Amino acid sequence: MTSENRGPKNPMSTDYEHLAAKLTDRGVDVAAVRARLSELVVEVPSWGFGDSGTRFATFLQDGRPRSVVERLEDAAEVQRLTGASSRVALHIPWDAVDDYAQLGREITDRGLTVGTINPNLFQDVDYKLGSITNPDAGIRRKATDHLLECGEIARATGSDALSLWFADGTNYVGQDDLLARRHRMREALQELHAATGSESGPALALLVEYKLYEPAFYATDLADWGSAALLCREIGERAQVLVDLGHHAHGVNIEQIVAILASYGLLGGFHTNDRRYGDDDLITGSVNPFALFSIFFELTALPQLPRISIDQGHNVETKVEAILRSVLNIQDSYAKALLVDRTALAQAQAEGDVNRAHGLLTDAFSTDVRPLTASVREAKGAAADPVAALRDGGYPQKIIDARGKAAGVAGGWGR
Ligand code: PSV
Ligand code: MN
Repeated sequence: MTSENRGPKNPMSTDYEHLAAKLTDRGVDVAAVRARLSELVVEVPSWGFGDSGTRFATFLQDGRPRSVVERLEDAAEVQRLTGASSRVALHIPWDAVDDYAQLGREITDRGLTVGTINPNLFQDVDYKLGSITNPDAGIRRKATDHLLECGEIARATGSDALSLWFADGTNYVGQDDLLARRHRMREALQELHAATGSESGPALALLVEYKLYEPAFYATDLADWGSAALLCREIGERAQVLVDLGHHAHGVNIEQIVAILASYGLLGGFHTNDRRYGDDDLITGSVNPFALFSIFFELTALPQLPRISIDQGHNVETKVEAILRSVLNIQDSYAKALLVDRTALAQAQAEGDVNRAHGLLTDAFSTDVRPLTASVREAKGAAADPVAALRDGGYPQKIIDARGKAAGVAGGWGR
């Protein structure tokens, strides 16, 4: 069935009119909400389109991209359908090329912009005992040089930020000196900060990502937001913390972390995904949409959104559609958060009216905002129903025809 024969051409538009009228009655400034929604830019990961897998196997998908240019094609399709995902993050060396200025042009030619550059310090055997924290000075030098190289790649492609995650850590008590490792990390990142300032080219933001565990099991060198925040203060003013939604212990209140980091000017951005157990990297908003909404509720209190990037790996679901759904879930969560009546909320909080305060949030969360986000997409020339448009438009088949079925070719995770 195609979207054309599912009834009226755009059933969303009547739904939108009803919703807009209801919201206006509730005192929502619908035009202001639309304006903020249409400014939303979600950064998509080039690696989210490529091969990924579990610790046990990589599941190759038909039509998956074989090169960075094909990953950009997939990203451009998501942007065409959502109008809200024009930025693409690159991972080096997964996206390594000979000519980075040319890669920058490949990106802008497709109506996209370059997002963060993500160095990869976790797949080289030299890094078994750490990269920039390694006890071996030669290996630390090699790792730091890769960071510096990524700074040059950022400038050549037109990116304004490096997104840094270190798999560094130890598995056993006594394996290495914890504080020495911390000092080694600080030294390398201060060198990177010095090399990426405005004295030598466009200044780059340094986003520092923490993760509780994995691959290390005893002590991860950058395990939590507080540790990352302290380090950022030591690295320099362009360093801020990146919060990956899959990188916390169970039950941790991520929205509180967000509020605190933002209040110190240290909230650099997000890696969004969802999880049930560990760093599951599932579709954003697929497991706990209320948690995603709660984070956006904190973010909508800020003068502007920090960088919102998806960081996911898709093993069993098709990749373009998974990224698409993630962008839509982010749009919907953001829209719901924008509906919260903050004046009424402040009053309920001041009066200690717990149920009313909480109810104002659950009311916003329970609102079906899909006609609103669909209308905002349409106004930008994107699709009201991007998933149906993707399937009806034939892109999934087109990439299978062009790229072939699941043969083992490069595409991510070192393949
Ligand atoms: C590590 O788990 C991580 O979240 C980092 O951001 C990496 O760059 C990314 O995943 C790799 O997929
Ligand atoms: Mn991440």
